[in-house]
Amino acid sequence: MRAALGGPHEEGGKHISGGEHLSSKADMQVKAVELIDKAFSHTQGEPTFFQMTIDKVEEHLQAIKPLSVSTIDATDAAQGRKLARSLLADHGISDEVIKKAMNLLESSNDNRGALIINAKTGERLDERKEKGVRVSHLYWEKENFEQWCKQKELVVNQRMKEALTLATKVCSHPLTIAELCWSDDPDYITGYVASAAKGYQRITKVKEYGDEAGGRLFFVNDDQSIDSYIHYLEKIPVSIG
Ligand code: PML
Repeated sequence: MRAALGGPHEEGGKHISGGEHLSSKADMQVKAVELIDKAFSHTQGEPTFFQMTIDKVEEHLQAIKPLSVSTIDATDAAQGRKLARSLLADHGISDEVIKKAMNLLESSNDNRGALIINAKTGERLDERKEKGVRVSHLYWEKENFEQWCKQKELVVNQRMKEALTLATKVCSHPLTIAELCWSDDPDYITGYVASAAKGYQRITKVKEYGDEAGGRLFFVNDDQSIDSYIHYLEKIPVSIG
């Protein structure tokens, strides 16, 4: 589902809401209504453009465990960015690569999907331009998610649930070294660095309120072709839990 103000995003409209579900045929209608509700209850206003597609998924579903979660408090955005750089450096990524990659996030409020970055050189590996790579075919069933929150004694908002689900899928691929993300939503300032090695490390403040720049970077090993990596991110169905 995608929803925008003033027409489709590619025709100049402003993207305000997106989302997806992976469901059985029996649950399809309920899930479709949830997505309609999500788009039409957005704080930035009622969409004037709304699009929803339903695809049949044929591939075998993979089940994976959620990443562990930790939270680091930052007093301001500058300290938050510094923390993000040091968490990425813990994965062996050089200062130069981190700086180059973070510039991409700092300078863009039009990253619809993730950018794939060579962790050794900082060079961008996908050829999707501003569209990026949209991670898809992933879900975390409600009851299982609620049980997990209870067991971990965590209060998790919808946005964090979606981000953790996505990060878990991304980091379960052996090519991923780490993910860096902060939202392009000017009202959401928490970001994270995630990896299979260190888990989902939230940083409470990585930008100032009002800042519309943000997105996702996937730092990867360059020792294989990224075509099968992108296929995994976009097409292989994954359930968390
Ligand atoms: C986004 O929705 O664009 C990014 C969400 C980041 C979530 C960070 C968190 O709260 O854990």
